[in-house]
Amino acid sequence: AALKVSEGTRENLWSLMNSYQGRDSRSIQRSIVNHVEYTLGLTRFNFKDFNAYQATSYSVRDRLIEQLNDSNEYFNSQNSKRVYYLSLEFLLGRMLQNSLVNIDMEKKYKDALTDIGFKLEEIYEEEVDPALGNGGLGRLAACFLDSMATLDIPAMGYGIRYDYGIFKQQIQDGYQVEQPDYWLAKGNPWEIERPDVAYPVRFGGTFTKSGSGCGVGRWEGGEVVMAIAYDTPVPGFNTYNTNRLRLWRSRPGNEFDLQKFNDGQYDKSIMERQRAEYITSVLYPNDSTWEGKQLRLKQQYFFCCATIQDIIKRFKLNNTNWNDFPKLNQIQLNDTHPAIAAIELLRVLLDVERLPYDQAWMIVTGTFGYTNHTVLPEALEKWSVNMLQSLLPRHMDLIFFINQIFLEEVKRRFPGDGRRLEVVSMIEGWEDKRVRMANVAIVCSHHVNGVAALHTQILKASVFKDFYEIFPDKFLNMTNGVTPRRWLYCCNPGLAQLISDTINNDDDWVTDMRMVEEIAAYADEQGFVDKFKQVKVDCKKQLQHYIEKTQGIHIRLDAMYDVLVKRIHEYKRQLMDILYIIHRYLQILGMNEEQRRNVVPRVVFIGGKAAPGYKDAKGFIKLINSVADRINNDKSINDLIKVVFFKNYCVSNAQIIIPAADLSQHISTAGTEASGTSNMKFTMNGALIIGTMDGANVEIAQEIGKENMFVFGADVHEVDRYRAQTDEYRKGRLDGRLRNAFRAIYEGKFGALNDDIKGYLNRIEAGSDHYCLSLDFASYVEAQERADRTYRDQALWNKMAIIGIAKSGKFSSDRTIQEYCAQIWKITPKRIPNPADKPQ
Ligand code: B1H
Repeated sequence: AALKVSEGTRENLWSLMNSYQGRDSRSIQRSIVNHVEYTLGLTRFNFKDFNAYQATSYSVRDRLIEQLNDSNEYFNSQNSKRVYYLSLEFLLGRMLQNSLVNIDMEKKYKDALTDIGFKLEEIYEEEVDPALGNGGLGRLAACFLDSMATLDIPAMGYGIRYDYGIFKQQIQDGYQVEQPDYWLAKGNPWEIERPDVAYPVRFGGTFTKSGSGCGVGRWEGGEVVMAIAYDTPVPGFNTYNTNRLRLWRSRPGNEFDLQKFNDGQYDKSIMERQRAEYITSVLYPNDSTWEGKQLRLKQQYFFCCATIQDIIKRFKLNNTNWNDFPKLNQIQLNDTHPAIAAIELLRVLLDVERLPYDQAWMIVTGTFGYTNHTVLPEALEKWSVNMLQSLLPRHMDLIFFINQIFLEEVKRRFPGDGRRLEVVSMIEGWEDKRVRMANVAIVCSHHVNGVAALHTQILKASVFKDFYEIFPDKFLNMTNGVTPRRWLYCCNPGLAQLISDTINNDDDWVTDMRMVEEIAAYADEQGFVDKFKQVKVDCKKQLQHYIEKTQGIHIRLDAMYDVLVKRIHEYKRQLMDILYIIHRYLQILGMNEEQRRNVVPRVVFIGGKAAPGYKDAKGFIKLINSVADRINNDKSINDLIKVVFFKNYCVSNAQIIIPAADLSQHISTAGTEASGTSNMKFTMNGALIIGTMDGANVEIAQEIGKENMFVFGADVHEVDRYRAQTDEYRKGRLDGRLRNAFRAIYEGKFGALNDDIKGYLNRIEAGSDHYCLSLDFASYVEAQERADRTYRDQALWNKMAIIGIAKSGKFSSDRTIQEYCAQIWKITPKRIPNPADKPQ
């Protein structure tokens, strides 16, 4: 039984901790040095920067653990409603600075460390960048954690503790080479291992059913592995509240195959047990494409099964009435990757808790919300029925059952509409049957949301049209956002300071980004503009230094920094950018001295990882590097263009490149990028966008004014019409400048390229242009020229950038989370009292 302490003892324990966790310099130093000696086992008289990083992190973690425990105890004592964010990816980025900033102790730690001979900024650089995610979807989950903690929402994140994060990208001879990211090699001071929080997870085996309808299932045999919890505290900004991110690691189960042991195959059976650990070994490195690997399905079920057990256990601490479950628990599915959690909850309610089907179904649909992140058909998860059946027999059985009930309902409401039944069914195909996880997620959830207005429109009008007509009230929009803590306050302290000084309001804007609008009034004021220019130059110097250090390339400061960083994908059109660079280069080659004096010098940064199996994307990387090679070594153009392939783009170096950008590119084919989130980060940091009317660009234009962006390209309808034309039609209209760029490549101007990329370009020339490069090229060139013209007028450029910052308030993830709270989760903030405020 748990030990309950008396009130008197309790008070005593409070003050005990308070004296230990003092906020004065001496206490901070004592805590750090304590960890050097007692946690790391080193001597305080001699330790390196890395050890200082470790000890400082443990010291900060101590404070976070206390806040986490107090928050959790408070929510338990209040039987608070909770939100659970389920995601296969959390792309957190480094923790130390963010934690210090959020608990408002950055300055104090900085001074305390300086005093004992360490520089906090250098210590930050010692931290590995935990990269348990691919791109926008994983980073969004991390921004949401920060906002939920900051907004005092009792929330938890659940995911997987991968041993290997997204690969590290190296470039050899212009080609991407993947290096494993064993991020735990030197330990992880931010996590707390919880061997006491462990749950069994079953795979395979057999299932028998008794009773009619869905019946009551008995699932036995197969393989049982254990899920062990690892907790990372997530502090909010300017609040005592601290939430928990719980990541599961797989370990061998406690059931042994005694037969094998007794057969004398001791070593063999031990080795077989080790296989359990593979489940959480590696993050799948695909962004926006789906791969039907069995291990991936195991990852999904593994973490959902442990999570549902954990949530139910917490619910049972204070509750016995199952009908209260949806009122007290909201589970958000970050895409369909964790959708099997809904079926798992249904299974537990039916087979373990023995609830009647109708009640169990009500609970499931009252609990789940589903966020869709893409309309690309290749990204929609469709697990093979055979695979599901052999791995999760009862779940497959339940999916067939709920599908049948759902389809009967649809038949009643839309008589004679066989086409609709076919489309909305959770199962597709005849011989090769597959489960459409999006359909499962939609039917099991009370709300389905897109991640930007245009994306949600597309969901309603085409991708999920038939569902929208069945459940019009289920669908809504939740435009993405990014946390201003990491993406402005931490990564751009100069700009943060300028904002605080200007609106005369300390740091209140950090939790209320709409306040920043006030700086728009200063967009014409010379004093302010000069300070803004200085901030930008300082950021550019930092990037310059980073590029020199990591890539050995010297770049000039007095150039436009033109940045395109995101995962490499055909739909994101890095190819169109590099073809434009070729065009620009050819143009400059044909100019005389006089004309060249008018050219705006540019440093072009293109960065991003390609999925290891994505041939075309890898071909684009090679092409970019080949073009960079040629242009950078052409002395005749006198540094008017410099092309940098920005290696190993990740959260930590995004924090360097985003604040330094002048121009940022968001140039996906209209209708393909669900939202994009770096577009928001660049805008907050005073970069101007060149972009299409796609994803959240549309709303950014609405907020800051189209005249403050360089908008170009076909809209969604024009894209549809262009795609409906014949190859012949498109071939006849190939853009002339595009053709010249192709020629230059074919002629070997950029070295010998492999046949794959040439084949790709040949197909575009032949009219196969799904991503509309030829359709958009002319207006892209025109928008680039507009950007140059504007850049020559620095007063205008800076004014546009400042207005962008001022009107970027909507894109704080605080606003996004407030919308989820009000419209989907129906939850209100619960502010826990800060013990420091208590009279001592
Ligand atoms: C996004 C993904 C994604 N959409 C499959 N879909 C994955 C799909 O491992 N997989 O199988 C991984 C990721 N990621 C992105 O989500 C969108 O492309 C962005 O436009 C959007 O901003 C972001 C966050 O909503």
